[in-house]
Amino acid sequence: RSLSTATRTETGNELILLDRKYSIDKWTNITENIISKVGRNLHVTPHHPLSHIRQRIVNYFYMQFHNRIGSPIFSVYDNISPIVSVDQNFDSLLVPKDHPSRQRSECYYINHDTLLRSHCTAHQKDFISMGLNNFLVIGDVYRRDEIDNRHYPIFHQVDAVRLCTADELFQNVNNSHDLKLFEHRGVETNEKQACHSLEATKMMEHELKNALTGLAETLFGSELKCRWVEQYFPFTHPSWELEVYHQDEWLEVLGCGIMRQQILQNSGAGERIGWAFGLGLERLAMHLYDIPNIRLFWSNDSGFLNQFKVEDINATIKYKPISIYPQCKNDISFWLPEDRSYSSNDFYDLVREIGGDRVEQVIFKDEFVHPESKRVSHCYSIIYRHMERTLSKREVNNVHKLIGKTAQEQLNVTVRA
Ligand code: FA5
Ligand code: MG
Repeated sequence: RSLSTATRTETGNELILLDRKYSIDKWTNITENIISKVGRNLHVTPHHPLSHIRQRIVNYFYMQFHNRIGSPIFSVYDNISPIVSVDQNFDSLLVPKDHPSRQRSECYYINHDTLLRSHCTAHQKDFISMGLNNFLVIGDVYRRDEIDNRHYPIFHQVDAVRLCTADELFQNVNNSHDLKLFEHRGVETNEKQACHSLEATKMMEHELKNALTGLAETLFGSELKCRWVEQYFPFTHPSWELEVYHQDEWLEVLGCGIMRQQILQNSGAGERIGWAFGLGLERLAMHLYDIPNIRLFWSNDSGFLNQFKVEDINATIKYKPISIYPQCKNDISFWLPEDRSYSSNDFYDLVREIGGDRVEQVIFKDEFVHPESKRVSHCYSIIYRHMERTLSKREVNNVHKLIGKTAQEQLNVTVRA
């Protein structure tokens, strides 16, 4: 697996990404910073903490789900290209056309029809259509988002699907002949989809939740505090999130649910019922290894990486900060353009482009509306701190000035003195 980078071709209307050419258009919003990281594949980099957790999760599923002769039934896909169609990422999963998650301000589009997947669920329909019933898809996902210790525009997910026939689902139930997967003329309730029987839904819910709390206990030990919270996803119903208690707060680690039957029907598996989940590897790794900042996963510093060079991936590792470099905080405020074209995520991407990993956090401080002109102004604090060296005041000032200048040019804002 080699790291491939992308370059724009001479005409400027094309982009080469992972050895393939894509046309670019008015929808294109992928940035150089993102392009340079596509293909890094941290989740399969030997000794990387994300790779350790990936392997532990895979091992858990191999152990937990096997056939009569003890062979694992889940197949694992961890090198599928993150470049997907709008159809794969959204339409195939019944995401409504006007759903906010599709917006240009939320995703990295390569062009109008192609984007970097925003979740690994994008591959669900393809694998079911190929005839698979139990599989894991693991990879990098991309979202435009805020900047702080827990958010980075690239993170990694494990997605799973399990499909069952009535015989498989009810095999351990005595006198199960009157139990059915489907119900005709049913209605949708909080507990189930219209077409599903309540007993099939509850059996699936039980297996799903058991598998996931079992996974959490395998990783963190049985003292872990977890709770289930009801959630909504367009592609599952009912749906839940699992939260774990970490450093005095509840942290969401995964989303899951009973798959919408429509998706199974559209994929040629309409006679089965399915569950699915998607979890974030960084969330688990930060919690498991005491990693305080999500940027550290991208560090090439041996002081970070060497701490994870262990023979046994199940070894207990607690990250010790190599050294703490000082922070430097600078504020910026500007008037927004009057045509309402501004979105904060545009500014965050611009800060990432120019500041790179020198920026630890951008805090939205306040919005001010001028009482007469009604012009709107935003103020942000940018916190600069490199993870591997001390930044000089001069370097920070230069970067900060360049951010202001570029924001004026590209976002049509007017920096206030
Ligand atoms: C999804 O992405 C759904 N595709 C999950 C799913 C799959 C639900 C299949 C049902 C069936 P969500 O956006 O909540 O859902 O993200 C899932 C997990 O990814 C989160 O629980 C979290 O662990 C992780 N995650 C989400 N956003 C971020 C982020 N910005 N940084 C790090 N991890 C994140
Ligand atoms: Mg969520």
